[in-house]
Amino acid sequence: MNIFSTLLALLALFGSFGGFSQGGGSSTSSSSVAAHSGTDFGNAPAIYLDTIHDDQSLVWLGNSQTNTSSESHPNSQYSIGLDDGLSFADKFVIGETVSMNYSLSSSGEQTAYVKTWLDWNQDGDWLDDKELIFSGVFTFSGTYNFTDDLFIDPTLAMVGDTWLRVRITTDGDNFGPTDPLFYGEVEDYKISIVSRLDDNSNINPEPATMILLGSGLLGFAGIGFKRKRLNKPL
Ligand SMILES: [Ca+2]
Ligand SMILES: [Ca+2]
Ligand SMILES: [Ca+2]
Repeated sequence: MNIFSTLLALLALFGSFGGFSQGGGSSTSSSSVAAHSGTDFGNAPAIYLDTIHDDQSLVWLGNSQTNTSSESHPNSQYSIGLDDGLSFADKFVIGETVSMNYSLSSSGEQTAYVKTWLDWNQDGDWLDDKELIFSGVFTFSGTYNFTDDLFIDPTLAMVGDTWLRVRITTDGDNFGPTDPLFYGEVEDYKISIVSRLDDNSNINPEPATMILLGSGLLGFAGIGFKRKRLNKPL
């Protein structure tokens, strides 16, 4: 190895820093994002109580911060559709699993704490048992994407609309859904929970198809039986 190739190897080694210390599912990362700043609020209905992040310049959710002028109204729902840190299926089907796709962003290398709450019992808070649905700490630079699988537990979930709150911060791990924080971003999402019977995306075979399929199997079994009889020694 000559001095030039040694130098290239060292550059590659020092250029590949980053990683995470907790989280599930698949993940990707990159380091080409711009810094953001500004104050951020939640936008769930007022019963959930608002929260605040003073400064989004270190870490934020998704590609963009959502402290647009429309979201500078605490407890408003004006910014629904602008939040971009979390993506998932349109409906949460009770008894099934939903892939929660997270997108985190940072300016420079940061250690970020992420927590997500879902109001399973639809009573207007995120304080009940198992309503903290995700908690993780990640050290990364640029963007970091991962997927967390969420089981829609029939013992917790109720049919109807409810709300989810996700927060990211560098302030440390000691925070709840409404505690004011300095750094980071909060995003609130309206969630629709349905039963399997109401879920049109699960296309089950029609009864007529089942009958045809059944008779096809019987026919196949009959052919096999005949062949067996033909091969029987006399
Ligand atoms: Ca965002
Ligand atoms: Ca609750
Ligand atoms: Ca927000």
